[in-house]
Amino acid sequence: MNSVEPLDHRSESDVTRELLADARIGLTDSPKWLPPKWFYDARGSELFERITELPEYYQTRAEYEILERYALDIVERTGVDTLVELGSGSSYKTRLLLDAMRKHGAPKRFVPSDVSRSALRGALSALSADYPELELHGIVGDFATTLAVLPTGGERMIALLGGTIGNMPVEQRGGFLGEVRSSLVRGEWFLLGTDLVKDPSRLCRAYDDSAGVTAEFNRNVLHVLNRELGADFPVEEFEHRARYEQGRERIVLALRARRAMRVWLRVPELAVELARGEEIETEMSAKFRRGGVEAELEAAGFELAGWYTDEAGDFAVSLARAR
Ligand code: SAH
Ligand code: AVI
Repeated sequence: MNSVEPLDHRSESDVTRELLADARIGLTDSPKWLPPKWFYDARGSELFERITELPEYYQTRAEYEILERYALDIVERTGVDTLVELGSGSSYKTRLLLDAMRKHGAPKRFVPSDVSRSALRGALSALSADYPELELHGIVGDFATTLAVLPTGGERMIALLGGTIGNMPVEQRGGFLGEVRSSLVRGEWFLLGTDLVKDPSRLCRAYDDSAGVTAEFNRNVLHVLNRELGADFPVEEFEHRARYEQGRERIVLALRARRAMRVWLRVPELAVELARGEEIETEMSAKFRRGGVEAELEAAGFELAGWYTDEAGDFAVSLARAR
């Protein structure tokens, strides 16, 4: 039986408390930073969907191309009938896996999960209309919450698509992959999308598009803080910045204050001083190479069973099996 109402294990006050703790730590650090998961309120999720259609943002199209070509191969090799998706957003590309599962037998269960309730509800209502035979089980929550409450049974695969793993700081990735591994039993599957290292100028354009959508997406985190924490960030006084750090092979998004300012967060009182030109780092987006992905998966207790790329070699989907 399908349910378009996702399960939410958190209360509104849990979310506010967590946002406040993150803001307190990040905005009093040097340099200042905020975790990227706070981009994704309803507006942030809509802006992300617009990003996926930008001419400069090749990732979504590249991963779609990969899944169009290899989803059936992946499903035939794994025999999965239960798909769990972390950071599922619209689950648009994931339909290619569900379609392949349909061809191969029948998908039994799909468990999309996301911190964005609005994105998840939109995905669930579209999926329940298009896949009436599928058992849908949506979970609102972050990765750790979801992994702790995963349904058991069936031939399971966990998917993390879109290159979202690149948004985790490198120091957190090992722990996260270990949690994914611990939530699976030996022989179960993990499907991981990663954006690949490429020409820095292409990368910078992908994160600083000419229509300014990524800039709006980036500034959206300040709208979230203003609304949820009663803050008074003058959002338009922040300039969108995207730079590529060659040594660390990652894009860094930041918001740069156009003038010196003092910002108040009223839940509870916290004053944040910004100098003119000072930046708040809002997102890292790491770019990967095959050797690095394989080593990180191995270290977490997976073996790499498949490496699929698009024709241009821009993006990769790794199929990994729990050892
Ligand atoms: N998988 C989709 C969406 C990628 S955008 C795609 O490939 O197009 C990243 C998604 O991860 C967003 O929907 C966002 O709300 C979600 N997200 C970000 N941080 C998260 C976290 N810590 N836990 C769970 N979901 C998260
Ligand atoms: C979700 N994540 C993989 C995107 C990325 O490319 O790092 C988020 C994003 N940020 C700016 N544009 C897209």
